[in-house]
Amino acid sequence: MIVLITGATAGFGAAMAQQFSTNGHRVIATGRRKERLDALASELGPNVLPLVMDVTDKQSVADALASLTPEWQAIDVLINNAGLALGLGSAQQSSLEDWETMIDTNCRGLVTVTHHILPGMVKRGSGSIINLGSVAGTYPYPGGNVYGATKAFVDQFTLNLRADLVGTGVRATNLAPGLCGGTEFSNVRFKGDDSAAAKVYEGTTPLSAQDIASTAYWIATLPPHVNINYIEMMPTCQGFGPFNIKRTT
Ligand code: NDP
Ligand code: 8X3
Repeated sequence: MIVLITGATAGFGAAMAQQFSTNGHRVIATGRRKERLDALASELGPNVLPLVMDVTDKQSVADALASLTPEWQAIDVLINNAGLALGLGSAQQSSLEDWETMIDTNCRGLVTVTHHILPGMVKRGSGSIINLGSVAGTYPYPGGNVYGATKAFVDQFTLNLRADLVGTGVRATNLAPGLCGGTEFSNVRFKGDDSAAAKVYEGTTPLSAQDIASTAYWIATLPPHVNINYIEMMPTCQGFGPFNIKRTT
């Protein structure tokens, strides 16, 4: 299979690149940080093609995909993984720029890449699209505001893809993890504040990037008649809280 992964320079995407390439599949590893992609390709070998692409920049996506040589063009699996959360403040304290960046990356970027790759899959009568959602797209939490909303978009977009793709042979999945450590996610969310990022995982055994990569690999290698619509994963140590009720006394 040829697998295109967005956001392969870190976290889930890098683990997925390893998972697919070491199992004999060819991986187009994309992201903005060229040096990371080059390092990944030299570590994992010729099954990995580094391709610089900023999903928020339509021209960058178009140019990168147009640069693929014919032997890399028939993408079987698209993993829309690039994404980020910025901040954990309440909505009324948030920066509009952060909100826009999350929407541009997690929603606009995801649909841009999908729009390029989907027609080829439909033409070939096969393919899998795995979108990285989140538990934040289903359950609200304080400070989740726009991040959670972008992941709810991913959920509904994936279901609507399913509605359109019935009979085409193309599959679509929303892979929605909860607390997952060992990636750059919280460092990005807290804008380089390593101690705030570390606190998120203190005293927990969170999911790992490898857990997510193994799940994505399982989804992509199921028999072609099986579509996983939605899969939600949490570490065993994560659960649900009570409703927050503001009392006057
Ligand atoms: P990381 O921060 O470790 O990795 C994010 C990746 O996204 C990086 O490779 C980064 O690459 C890429 N990226 C960000 N912006 C862009 C952009 N504009 N264009 C191209 N690539 C971009 O995060 P995770 O691996 O933890 O998360 C991956 C996905 O999983 C995200 O969508 C996240 O929302 C989701 N998720 C994460 C969870 C967690 O707890 N970690 C839980 C649930 C979902 P570069 O900067 O080089 O461009
Ligand atoms: C990442 C998981 O709980 O930080 O999507 O929103 S959470």
